[in-house]
Amino acid sequence: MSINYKFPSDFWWGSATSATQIEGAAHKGGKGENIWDHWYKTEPNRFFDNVGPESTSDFYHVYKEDIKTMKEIGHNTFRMSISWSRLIPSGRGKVNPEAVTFYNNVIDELLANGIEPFVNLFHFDMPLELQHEGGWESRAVVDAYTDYAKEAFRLFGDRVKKWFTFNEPIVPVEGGYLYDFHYPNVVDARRAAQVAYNTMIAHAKAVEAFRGFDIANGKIGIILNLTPSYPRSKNPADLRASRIADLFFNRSFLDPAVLGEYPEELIEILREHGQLPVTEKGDGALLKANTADILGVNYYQPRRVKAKEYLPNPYSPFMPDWFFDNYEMPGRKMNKYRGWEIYEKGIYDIMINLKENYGNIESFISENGMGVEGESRFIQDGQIQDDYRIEFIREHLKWLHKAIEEGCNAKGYHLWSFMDNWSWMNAYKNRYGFISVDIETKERTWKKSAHWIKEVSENNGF
Ligand code: BGP
Repeated sequence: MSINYKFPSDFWWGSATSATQIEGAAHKGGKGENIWDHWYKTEPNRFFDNVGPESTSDFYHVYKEDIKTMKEIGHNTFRMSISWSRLIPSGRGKVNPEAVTFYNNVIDELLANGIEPFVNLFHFDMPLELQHEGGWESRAVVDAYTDYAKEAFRLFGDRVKKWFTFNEPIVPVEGGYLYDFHYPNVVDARRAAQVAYNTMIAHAKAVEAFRGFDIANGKIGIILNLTPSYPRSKNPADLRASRIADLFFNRSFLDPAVLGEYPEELIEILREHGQLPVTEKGDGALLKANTADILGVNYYQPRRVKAKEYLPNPYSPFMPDWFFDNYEMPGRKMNKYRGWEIYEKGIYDIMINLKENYGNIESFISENGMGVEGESRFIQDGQIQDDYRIEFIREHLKWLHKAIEEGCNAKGYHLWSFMDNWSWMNAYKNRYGFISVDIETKERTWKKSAHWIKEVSENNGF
């Protein structure tokens, strides 16, 4: 068989998950409540089919079998997250021994199967008690997070070498403080800016703490969902709109994480509109001294942007969308189930940007995948024939391959996701797995794509 797209010999092949989306046992094993448990209890009808975070593939109980399958499928890495409220039920203070045993077992099992754990500390799942203290708006919560990070490094740093402070920190900002799709459902751009800022301070403090642990060969970074911003035209107004969308949604995290400072233009816009967050003395130096070693890139869709057609009402509350309109480019390819554009070249553009403007930081694709509704329609011979998913992954991988050939520092590819998982408000509406899960019986069945992925990882290419 000839391999047209061969990847470097040390390339990471794996999948990505998060604790809340796969573990289950939401109220077991000594775990404390997080915002998802709480929000589901109080407003179950906000979740698709009223299904909450207790209904998962149950990784908490069946991790051994799942890890066996990962090995069979050719994974040499697995991105997981630690649930803060499982490890430290109140968010600060006492560590839960059952959680320590659980995560030790998972890490040991992965390593015994030749699978490198990439461990992320925060994937949208704020412990409830800390949310009640103000969540990321509070500097005391930043300190609690730093203590939690230290505890994790202390407990697992002897075996875990790849650490991430946050997954997609923009999402709790957009969901929780701008557009009402995460708890605490606030709509207030000033508070959103504070949350975004404090998250990056928490990131830098965790990086600083990590350096103190002297973990042999250890690297730490952050996972960002970079959505490249493409203007409708070369017209200066469209270009400006696109640049500002990029500032708000990408560079507000990418720049402080990798360059150690915020873009001047972003600061200016926030200052002009009275939206600057409260800072503390020493923050600038902290950010500058604690940039990321590695970067995870989640990529699903681009952002198409045009200049505003109507000027915003100056008496309405400030929002980032004062500066641009999203633009539905005619003829664009869509994943109609999720409502997201499919633009494979975006992955290449991101990598080239990292090479040219961010010191070619060591990076890897930490999420990429396709969520599809009603996949049972595609069952033939007892198997979901998800050729659309194979095509989606293959076309993205081709662009990633080209980026690597051109000298980009991309070291691996993590699919979202291993098996169908529970997703925030969408629950099981869109299925992302290359293994399907029957949520009642927990039975796992390989989709066609799982066989393809096995072949790709075993051949290190296709
Ligand atoms: C990313 C998240 C994941 C995952 C994925 C798919 O933003 O990091 O947690 O859920 O998107 O998105 P969704 O589940 O909303 O379709």
